[in-house]
Amino acid sequence: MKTTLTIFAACFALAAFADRSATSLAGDWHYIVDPQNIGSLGYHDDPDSQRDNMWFGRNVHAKHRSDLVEYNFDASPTMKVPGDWNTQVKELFWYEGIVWYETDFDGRLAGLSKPAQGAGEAKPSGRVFLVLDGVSLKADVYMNGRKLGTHVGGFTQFEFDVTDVIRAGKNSLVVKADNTRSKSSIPTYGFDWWNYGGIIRDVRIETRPETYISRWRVTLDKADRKTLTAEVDLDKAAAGLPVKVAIPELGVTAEGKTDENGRARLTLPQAELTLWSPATPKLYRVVATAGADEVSDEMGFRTIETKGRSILLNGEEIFLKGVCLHDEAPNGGGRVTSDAEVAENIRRAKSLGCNFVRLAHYPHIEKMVRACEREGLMVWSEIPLYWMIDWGNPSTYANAESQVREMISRDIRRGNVIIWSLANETVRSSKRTDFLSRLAKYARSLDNTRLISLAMEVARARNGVNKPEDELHEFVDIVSFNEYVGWYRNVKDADKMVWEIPYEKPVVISEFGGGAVAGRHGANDERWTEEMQQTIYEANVRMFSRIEGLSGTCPWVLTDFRSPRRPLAGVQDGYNRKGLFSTDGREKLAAETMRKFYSTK
Ligand code: GCB
Repeated sequence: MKTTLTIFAACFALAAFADRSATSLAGDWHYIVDPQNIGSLGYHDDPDSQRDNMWFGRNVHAKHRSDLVEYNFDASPTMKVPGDWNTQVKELFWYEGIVWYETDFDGRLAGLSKPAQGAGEAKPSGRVFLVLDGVSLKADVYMNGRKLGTHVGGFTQFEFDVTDVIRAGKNSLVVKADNTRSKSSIPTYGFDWWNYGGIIRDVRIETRPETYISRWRVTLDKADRKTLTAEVDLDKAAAGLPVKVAIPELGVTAEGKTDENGRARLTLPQAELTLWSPATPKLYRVVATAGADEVSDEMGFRTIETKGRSILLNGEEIFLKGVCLHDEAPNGGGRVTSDAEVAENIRRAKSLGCNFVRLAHYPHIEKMVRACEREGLMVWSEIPLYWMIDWGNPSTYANAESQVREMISRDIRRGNVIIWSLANETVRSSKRTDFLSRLAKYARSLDNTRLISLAMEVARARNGVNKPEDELHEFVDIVSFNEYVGWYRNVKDADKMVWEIPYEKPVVISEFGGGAVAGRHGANDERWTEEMQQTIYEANVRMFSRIEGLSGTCPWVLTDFRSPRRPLAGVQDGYNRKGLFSTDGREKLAAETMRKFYSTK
């Protein structure tokens, strides 16, 4: 699909960041707020009842003037897609529940033109997919009154094959977005961020040939750092289909054929390569073709591994000069949607001297990861297994696997993504360890070209000794933990704290820090002042030199962020104030401490 349609859908634009062109359905969508789940259950709680006229996904528009339909998408207000509802609609600021969205689009977006009279329905050439980049936290999706499916997980991409559902002319698309939390959901009840709801990321229509490339990547050999291997997987491919992968800038091409699983593994001829690193974030355009399909993407080539207590990027030891951030607009207003918001988040991180970002606590918007790749920032990406997960529940585990799979598959070609993180601050139990160790093995089986970690918590010392001991560390490549020395723990202890790392693995401090209101000044032991925050940073930085194998640090957090867990009036006002920047972009004193520390690394 190479054209942008201007008729009927003037606001729809080509989505530029995927590996194939697509038409974005971004724009103003109608919505109906449904706090009682009426749109699914109707009057009689029976979705199949003939008398039921409240099935928003099925009966999208009244068909006859006599129809009793007590809702009307066309007359309902609109909001922007992509975008969370909390920051767009004042009444929905605190809302957790169901909102139904609806838009109409022309089948010409999928290359369908209206057939001549009597010629029957137009059929697309090839297959048509509806791709949704993120709906928080659960989505039920309907097209032309037919249910396409349900997706669980608010931060990962999913898609439906709509070849048999899409029509020439007008199509209606309905998405029921539900951000209700439950005991078994991921994330579950308790978390320290804003539970933004809605279609938070782009929705698009993609056309692909009948047999298409469903997954592909190019990886650099760890042993010689010269050999590139391409893996190309096809959907519905028979054995023997020709596959080609080319890097035009290097003048190299590899050709081969699919095996009986519809997969080809090709080795590219060696060429003079500039490896991706924060200092040289070199990207190459790679083109893969298979049968009638062609995809292309820009990507960086690098190796990442650990050796003893070191992290090696391209075979050389590297210190991860990181910072944590949420997928939140830097001015404190909702989920990130624009390039400008991404650019400002990156600018703030780079101004500290960072070469690494921990994208907490769930997969961030794809354009952030891609921009980090262009700008030379390595990425830690994670799924929202946070605090008290229902570890014994098989459906929660299935949900976790699906979020890991979708996180990995979206960013599988990003050279800058170096760590898949599986959880944050979990409480030790055998059920938890079974769940997370199994998940770690699963993540490795999907991708063995990156490191696995999870952020643990070290909250108290025994006889003055901090020992981050947890059987889960056996399953990961990097021992990571959050320590809040100075904030949840006494700052005076920092200088005498002893750290013992009982694993021959690199250590990354995945969080530390303290809160301060930008512009509030006072004594260095006065809570919420910039001086106290800076004192905490200084104490931590002194302590870091005594942690053997320390290979990275990620202060919590780049910018103050919204959290209902933080109601302290006149201080927090609904924001976690541990930012090194305020939402209006003011830098706090501790930022300079971090900058100085990173300049020595
Ligand atoms: C943590 C969590 C993070 C919180 C932070 C805090 O340990 O991982 O999500 O926001 O502490 O500010 O307490």
